[in-house]
Amino acid sequence: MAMTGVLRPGHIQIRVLDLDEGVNFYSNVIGLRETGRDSQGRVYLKCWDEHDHHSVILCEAESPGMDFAGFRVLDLETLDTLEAKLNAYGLPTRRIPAGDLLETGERVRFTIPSGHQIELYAEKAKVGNGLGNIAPAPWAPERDKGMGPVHLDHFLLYGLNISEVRRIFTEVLGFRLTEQVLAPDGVSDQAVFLSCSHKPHDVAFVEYPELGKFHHASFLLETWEQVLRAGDIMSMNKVNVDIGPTRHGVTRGMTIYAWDPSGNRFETFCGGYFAYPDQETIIWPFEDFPQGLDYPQRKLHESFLTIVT
Ligand code: M3P
Ligand code: FE
Repeated sequence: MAMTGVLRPGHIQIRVLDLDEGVNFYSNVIGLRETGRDSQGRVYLKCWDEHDHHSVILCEAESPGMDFAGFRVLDLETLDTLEAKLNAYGLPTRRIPAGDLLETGERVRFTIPSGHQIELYAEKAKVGNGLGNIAPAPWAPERDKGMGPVHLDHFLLYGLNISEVRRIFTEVLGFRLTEQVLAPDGVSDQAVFLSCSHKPHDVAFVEYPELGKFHHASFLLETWEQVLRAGDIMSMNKVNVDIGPTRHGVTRGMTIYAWDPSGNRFETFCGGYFAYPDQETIIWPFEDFPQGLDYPQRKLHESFLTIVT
C-alpha cells in the first residue's frame, strides 16, 4: 500500500524493576544495542536493522508494564492532521515537547479507552543500521549478538473497551482490521488485530477487565531457525518461557513468548503473510481461539489470558 499516515510502531517505554538487570537482558540476551541515556535515567535501545535512534526505552520503576507506545507518522503535516482528527473524534491530546525523548521530535499523546497511553510523532534522528546506504551488506555483525532481532514489530495490549479502540484505530488513525477473535456471544470483540502497513498486525488488543495492561512487545527475526536459536538462547540464560516455539493461527507468525527478568512478556517471531488493504478481515469464532493462539497444540494457554503487566 502507499504508505502514508501512521507508518509503524516506533517505540515503547517499558518499566523494569532493576535498570542494570533490564539493560543487560535487553542488550545481551535479546541483543539490542544501547544508543543513549537521558537525565531521567532512561536507557534507549534499538534493533540492529532499525535506522531510527531507538525503539525500546527502559525505565526503572516499582512495578513492571508499559508506560506508553509510540507510532511514527509520515511527516509533521500528518501529525497535525491526525491530532485534529483525534480531537474531532472527541479524544483530547497533549503535545510533549521535542527532546523529552532523546533525539525525538514533538509527540502527540492521548489515552485510549483501553487505558493505554499512545503517542504519535514524526521526527526521530536517523542513526542508520551501520551498513550505510551504498552497496550495504545484508546484515550487521551485531545481528549475531543475543537473539538479534531485526526490528520491533508490534505490541499486544490488554484492556477494556477494545471495540471502541478498534474504531479509533480504523476510523481515525487509518489502520485496517486484519483479524478479529469474536467473544463467546459471537458478535463482540475478544481480540482485534490492526495493521497500518503490509504486516498482519502493528498493534493488537485483547478485551480484559483492567485498564492499561501490557501483554507483549514483539521482535522480528528473519527465519524459523533464528526463532529456534532464540529459544536456545532463552534456555542458556534460564529465561522464563511462556509459550512455544509454535505457530499462531492468527497472523500465522512462528513464535516464542517469554518474560524479561521483571515479568514483562516479549515475543520473538518470524513469518506471517502480507496484508494488503483489500484483504477481508479474518474471523476467529471464540471456539477457534485455541487454534488462533497455538495452531499445532490448539491450546488457549491460561497464561496467555491471565498474565499481563
Ligand atoms: C500474536 C502474534 C492470539 C494470537 C496472538 C498473536 C490472540 O501475538 O504475534 O501474531 O490468538
Ligand atoms: Fe505478537
